[in-house]
Amino acid sequence: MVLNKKQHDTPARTVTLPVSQPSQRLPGDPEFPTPGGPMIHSANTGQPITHPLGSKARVLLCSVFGPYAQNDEYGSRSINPMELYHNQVTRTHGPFSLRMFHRSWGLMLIQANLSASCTLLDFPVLKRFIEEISTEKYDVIGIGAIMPNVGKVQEMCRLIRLHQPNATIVIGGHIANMPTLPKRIDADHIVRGEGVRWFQRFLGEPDDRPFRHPMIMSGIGARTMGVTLSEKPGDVAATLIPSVGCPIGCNFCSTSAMFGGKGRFINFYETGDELFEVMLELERTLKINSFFVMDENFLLHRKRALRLLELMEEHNKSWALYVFSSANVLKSYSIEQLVALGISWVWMGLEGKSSKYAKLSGTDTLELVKMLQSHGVRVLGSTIIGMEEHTPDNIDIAIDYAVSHDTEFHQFMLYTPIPGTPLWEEMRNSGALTDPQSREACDSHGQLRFNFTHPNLKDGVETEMLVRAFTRDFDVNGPSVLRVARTTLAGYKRYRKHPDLRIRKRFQQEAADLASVYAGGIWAARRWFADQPQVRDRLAGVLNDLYKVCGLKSRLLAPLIGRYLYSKIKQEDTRLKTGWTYEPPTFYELNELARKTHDPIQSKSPAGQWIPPLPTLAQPAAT
Ligand code: B12
Ligand code: SF4
Repeated sequence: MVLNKKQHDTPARTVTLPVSQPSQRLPGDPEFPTPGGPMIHSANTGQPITHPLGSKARVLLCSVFGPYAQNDEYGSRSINPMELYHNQVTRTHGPFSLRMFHRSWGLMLIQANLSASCTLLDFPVLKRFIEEISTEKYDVIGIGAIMPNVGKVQEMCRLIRLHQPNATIVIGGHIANMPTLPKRIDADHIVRGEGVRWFQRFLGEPDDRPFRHPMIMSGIGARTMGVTLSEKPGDVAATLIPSVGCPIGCNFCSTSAMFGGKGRFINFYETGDELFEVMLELERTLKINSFFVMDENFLLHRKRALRLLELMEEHNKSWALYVFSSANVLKSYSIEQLVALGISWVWMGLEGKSSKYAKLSGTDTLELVKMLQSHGVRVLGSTIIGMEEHTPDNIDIAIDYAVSHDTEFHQFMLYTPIPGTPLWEEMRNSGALTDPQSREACDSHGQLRFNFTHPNLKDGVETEMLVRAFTRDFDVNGPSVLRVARTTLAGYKRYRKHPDLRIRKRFQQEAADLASVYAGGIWAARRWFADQPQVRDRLAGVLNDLYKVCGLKSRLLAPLIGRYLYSKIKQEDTRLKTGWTYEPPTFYELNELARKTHDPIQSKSPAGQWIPPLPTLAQPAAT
């Protein structure tokens, strides 16, 4: 999910971006406005342009069209599915890969904060997008995208001009930082930076109202081992978006650069009290008790986090928080504080020992990960392959070092300069970029090849090295979805008798499936990996621990559920071998005014349904 996201290693400090600060223009950008082309806006600085219809305009917000996980002429790539885990974390885990989708949160946030009539079409197939724009009339059509999807944005703009010649086309999201974008697409506005306030101003709406948080379930359609996971209340987390950007401003970090770069970020919620209110609303509406906190470095905002902790204690909330954090920021809290705050899952950059970004001096990530796991904190480690210091001779050492962390999940990504970042600028100036015009943006997603000339790694060797890293991690540590059981069990053992009921309750909630689903899953996997002694014995060790703690129930359920899961794993394996891919459903959501003014079309294309793979691929047998 987070390309090149690996360090958060500067001591905590908080600086809020004042609306009036100038944001950096990219040297070589087209003039503002581009003669004959779209206007480019630096949204973080504020701008005066308003649509003539103001808040009476009818708005459509749309993500890029699918299918995503199949090669096509618009830049979809089978290697680049619309999935977080299967794309860059459990890519080589076969039937054990965690499959799941996440909505387009940026677009949801914009829709939730507009008073104008606003429809959101998320993950349409091309036919569904055409159906919408050729049936309904819109004054403004906003598309949110990232760079690899530029071919789709180009096609969507062409189609809008064809079917809705009077609509104003606005493009936002990370794609906006692509210097060649204005020349490649026929749009009216390209918006760099925070989109909510920009859109409010564009529609003449007040831009000083508190942010309304959309009600977001974090994952959709989760599935692993051939089974769709439960989505009943309490089983899925809500997504919480406290801030965007990061003040640390590492030179490769596109999410920091997007929202102002070093020293800047944008808070949607300044205080722990505001955040707590939002969390209460999410809890009430979605019936959840865990939160995927979509904030680059949530714990860096120390005052807000500690106030949230006070409120959780005061109101007796046994919430679990899944956060992104750096090792150093994590270390600035005591483990008691982290546990009390419900930190139960951490996404963390793991430094290579000799990395030039090794500013984690004094932090032993191996020790830190072990310590966190012993308190039940599940860790997703992130390692970059192809750092400047990597060579064919030392890459295995780097991979082994990463794998030795034995984190629950491990993301591997290729080092990739992204337009808008200082690193990209630096490489452009030095002539190191192999594709400065981003012509091959659809293959520049961090899972295939470099977009720069590496000093030591030549001739495309990085493609295999990346797969080697994933494979090594899987072969040594086994399936991620089951590694989770070991750490959950460790937390449960440690805290099940904790004197504070609030804390005890969280660990009990997290351990609820250990004796059944996890016991069965491990039982099945142990059989699946019968001829891989290292993984098999590891799984057997966890299963025995689990039997000791969970007793007879787990001993009875493990073979029962295990046999069922084993057959599902086999089926999933066959499915994958016949080319099955996973596509997200289409979402079609109208806000209050849109529901009044608008007759939603009865789509003939798949909407809100699973979209099957293209017929050219072999269909798996129905199960
Ligand atoms: C969730 C997520 C995903 C989800 C996608 C869900 C979806 N529906 O698109 C998943 C996991 C599937 C995913 C996949 C990928 N992702 Co991703 N992902 C993210 C992540 C973590 C969060 C995005 C988010 O919701 N942020 C919070 C919201 C509030 O911020 P926002 O999206 O930026 O939206 C704000 C503005 O951008 C703007 N805005 C957004 N849309 C629009 C539209 C208009 C019209 C306007 C005016 C403004 C506007 O306003 C919003 C509110 O301020 C970001 C990293 C990050 N921290 O942002 C990476 C990120 C967006 N992903 C990235 C990449 C590269 C990928 C992948 C290629 C995989 C990879 N190798 O990492 C794949 C591509 C999949 C595909 N086939 O398209 C890069 C994009 C880099 C770039 N310059 O284009 C990012 C920035 C991570 C990174 N640092 O490298 N990703
Ligand atoms: S700028 Fe912040 S979010 Fe980006 S990599 Fe550095 S510490 Fe992490």
